[in-house]
Amino acid sequence: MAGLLSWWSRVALVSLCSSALVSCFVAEPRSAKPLELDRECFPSLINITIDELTAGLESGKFTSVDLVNAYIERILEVNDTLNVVTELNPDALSIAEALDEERAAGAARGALHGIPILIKNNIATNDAMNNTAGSWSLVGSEVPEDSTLANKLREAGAIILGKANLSQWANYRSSNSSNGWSAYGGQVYAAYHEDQDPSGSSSGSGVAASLGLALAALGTETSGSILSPSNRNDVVGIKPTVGLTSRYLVIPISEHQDTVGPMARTVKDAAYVLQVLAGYDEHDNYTSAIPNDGVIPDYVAACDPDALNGARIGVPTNVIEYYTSGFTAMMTEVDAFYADLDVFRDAGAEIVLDANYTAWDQYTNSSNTTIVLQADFITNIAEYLAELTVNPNDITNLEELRAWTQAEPLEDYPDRNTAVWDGALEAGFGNTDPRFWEAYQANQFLGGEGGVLGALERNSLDAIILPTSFSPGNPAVVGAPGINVPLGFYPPDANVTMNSRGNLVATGPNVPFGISFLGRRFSEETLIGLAYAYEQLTFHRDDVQPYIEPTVELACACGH
Ligand SMILES: *[C@@H]1O[C@H](CO)[C@@H](O)[C@H](O)[C@H]1NC(C)=O
Ligand SMILES: *[C@@H]1O[C@H](CO)[C@@H](O)[C@H](O)[C@H]1NC(C)=O
Ligand SMILES: *[C@@H]1O[C@H](CO)[C@@H](O)[C@H](O)[C@H]1NC(C)=O
Ligand SMILES: *[C@@H]1O[C@H](CO)[C@@H](O)[C@H](O)[C@H]1NC(C)=O
Ligand SMILES: *[C@@H]1O[C@H](CO)[C@@H](O)[C@H](O)[C@H]1NC(C)=O
Ligand SMILES: *[C@@H]1O[C@H](CO)[C@@H](O)[C@H](O)[C@H]1NC(C)=O
Ligand SMILES: *[C@@H]1O[C@H](CO)[C@@H](O)[C@H](O)[C@H]1NC(C)=O
Ligand SMILES: *[C@@H]1O[C@H](CO)[C@@H](O)[C@H](O)[C@H]1NC(C)=O
Ligand SMILES: *[C@@H]1O[C@H](CO)[C@@H](O)[C@H](O)[C@H]1NC(C)=O
Ligand SMILES: CC(=O)N[C@H]1CO[C@H](CO)[C@@H](O)[C@@H]1O
Repeated sequence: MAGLLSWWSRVALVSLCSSALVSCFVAEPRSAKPLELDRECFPSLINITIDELTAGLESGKFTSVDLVNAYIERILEVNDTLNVVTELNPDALSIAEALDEERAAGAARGALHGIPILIKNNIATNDAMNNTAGSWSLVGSEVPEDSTLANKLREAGAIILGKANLSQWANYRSSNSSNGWSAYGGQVYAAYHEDQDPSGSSSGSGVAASLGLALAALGTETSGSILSPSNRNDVVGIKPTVGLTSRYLVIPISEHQDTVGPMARTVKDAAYVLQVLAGYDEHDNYTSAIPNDGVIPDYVAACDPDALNGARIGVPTNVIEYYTSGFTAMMTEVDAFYADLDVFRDAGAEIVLDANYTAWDQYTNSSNTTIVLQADFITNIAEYLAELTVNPNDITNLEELRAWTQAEPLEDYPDRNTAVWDGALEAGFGNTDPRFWEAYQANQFLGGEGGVLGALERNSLDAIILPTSFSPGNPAVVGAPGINVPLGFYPPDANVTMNSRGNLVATGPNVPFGISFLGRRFSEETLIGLAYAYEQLTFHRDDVQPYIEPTVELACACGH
């Protein structure tokens, strides 16, 4: 770990701990409100919610400075083992101080005021932190301003605590790397089994949200990169519709599929964060597709415990059959999924079985999904590089990036190859080429009428549900949203399966998995309601505990 940073935060924490434990870190109340929560027991940071943190901040039980210090200590406690956070924001404490003063002056900005959040290391900030997608090629690069989403977080009063490690280039480089590995950040591990595959590519974001290394984290998804790590890290992840959240100054794969969303421990907390992220941005014209004149629904109010009552929810049986016929490895997840259908029915929902994706076979055979990403990446990575104000290695396009990466020993080539880029360069065209548009149109059918959108329409459904291990790919090609909610975990006698590189435990005892709620484009309000109601009835996140947990807590936590 970075020696200077860890020394600095330890000194800060020691000085805070000298105040009396009984009243948390602060001796005096910071707000005019009475300390009515004083005798209540605060949950651990691994379980705490935004509402609880805000109550504690408002009542003066602790400050945002206390929170930043506690979270940094927690990050450093587990980072050597799990390698979750690439770098801490050296300005986090001074930002927290300023936000504490604003709150004390009665000027709290909203639900995220003073709440620490980590962001994936492909979302740029115009501050001391690097934005690298995990590649040494971009260390020291600078952007003209904050990404729109980093700016929105700051405006809402959130504290950007640091950058979460990720699968390098959001898993768009190599065919034989591992989830959660980046040259710049090392290998992320998940917390539910030793050497657990964290999934990806928002790997560090998933582990951080699960262990309470921040209240929540931002991830990005092109095809599965929020839903899949949420699946394996026992957290809620919202993959928004492409166009709901700006991608300006986010290192891209594909303008047609990339999206940025929250990963948190509860649906409501993810909804709070999405509320701040969503909205029109003149720098990303996909956001002009937001319906209702760009007015964003109240996602927090959508958290209705009765939302399942009267809902029609479909199960694409043929998708599940595709992944399980002849294989037994995934049956634990499928059995848990089918067992919970009664939770939906008991809550008043109608389950429509066989809401099949009619072009599924064609979809699974199609190379059009690959072509779209290849062409988009060629175009979009060059666009991102052109936006840099400092470009330390003068890399301007994919060809140069590949040459640099193959020549740089830190990038671990050829042991981690560049096969994905090789394929794109071999195809050799960007996203204004007619061959791109042909492939793109094919995708609109494969994920549309022949896929998830068609299944929703034909069966008049509010949502489709699937085990998350099978859910992300088809909605990805049409930019449709999804939410992962924890569903269960592998039992103690489960066999260990390894990832394809053979260095990480993919499934095995105690490894979590989730259920996905999929819907029409811009149907987040509906999906949040359904996911929240299911979560309130099941609380499956609590069924499984990590094998490794940070121990630093706010002093007013239970038992402290
Ligand atoms: C986390 O651990 C990795 C690997 O040991 C290290 O490179 C990185 O600097 C650490 N991050 C922090 C914030 O200490
Ligand atoms: C950004 O990267 C440079 C080069 O490795 C490093 O000196 C600097 O500390 C990094 N910034 C942070 C905030 O870690
Ligand atoms: C909006 O997107 C289209 C399609 O990529 C692009 O051609 C156009 O230049 C964009 N407009 C702006 C203002 O960015
Ligand atoms: C849906 O798929 C399942 C599994 O492949 C199949 O048994 C069923 O007949 C299909 N139903 C419809 C309506 O297509
Ligand atoms: C998909 O590929 C499989 C195996 O190559 C083949 O048997 C099947 O007919 C193909 N399906 C379609 C719809 O092209
Ligand atoms: C890709 O889309 C084109 C155009 O619709 C179609 O002709 C072709 O069969 C598709 N390729 C695959 C492999 O699905
Ligand atoms: C990854 O693939 C490259 C060839 O593309 C090969 O040289 C390398 O040995 C492979 N690494 C592993 C761990 O299999
Ligand atoms: C583990 O694998 C063995 C051998 O393949 C199999 O017989 C056994 O049923 C598996 N156990 C579980 C719990 O799936
Ligand atoms: C977090 O909550 C779960 C479920 O209630 C509980 O089992 C666990 O002990 C809690 N963790 C801590 C550190 O309090
Ligand atoms: C920025 C940083 O500290 N990067 C380090 C991340 O971890 C790997 C190894 O796990 C180191 O090689 C990097 O220097």
